[in-house]
Amino acid sequence: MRTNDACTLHRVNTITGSMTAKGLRVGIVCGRFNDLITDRLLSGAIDSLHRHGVDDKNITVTWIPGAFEAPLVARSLAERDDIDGVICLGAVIRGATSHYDFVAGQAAAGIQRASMDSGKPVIFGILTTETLEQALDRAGAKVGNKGAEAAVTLIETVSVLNEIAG
Ligand code: INI
Repeated sequence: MRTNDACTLHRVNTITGSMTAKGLRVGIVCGRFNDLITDRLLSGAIDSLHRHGVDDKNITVTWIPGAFEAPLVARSLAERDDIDGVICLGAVIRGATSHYDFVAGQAAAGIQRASMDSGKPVIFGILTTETLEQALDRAGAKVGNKGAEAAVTLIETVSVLNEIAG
C-alpha cells in the first residue's frame, strides 16, 4: 500500500485501494486492427488478471473491428450487472493519412465518456504510436506490456471506488 510522509505525519484519512482481485468480473474489448499488436496486449492483460487472482470464468473478451468502435462496446459491457469494469485494448499506429488523429482522439474521448456514463472504470489500454516498432515495444518488448498495465489499473481503480463507496 502506498502512502507518503505527509499522510503519515498528519494522520489524514487515505484511500489507496488494494491489488487483490479475487471475484473481480472483467470485460475486455480488443480491436482486431493491428492484431499483431493487440493479440500481445490481450495476452498481457489476461496474464496480469490471472496473477492477481481473477478467474477465467469472470473474464469476457469481446473482439471489435478497431479502436474507433471501443467506446460504444465498452459502455454496453460496463452497463452489465455482471461486469465490474472494462479494459479497452487497441493499437492506433500513425499512417500516411490523418485517419490516425480521428481514430485515436475519438477512442480516447469516447472511452472516458463510457466510463463516466456507466459509472464504472473503463481503462484506456489503446496504444497510440508513430511506428509499428514503438507499438511492439509497448506490447511485450522494450517498454513492457501496456495490456498488463491496463489490467493492473482496472484492479486498483475498482478497489478505490469500492473503498470510497464503503
Ligand atoms: N483502427 C485501429 O484500431 N488502429 C488503427 O491504426 C486504425 N487506422 O489507422 O486506421 C484503425 N482504423 C479503423 C477504425 O478503428 C474503425 O474500425 C473504422 O474506421 C470503422 O469505423
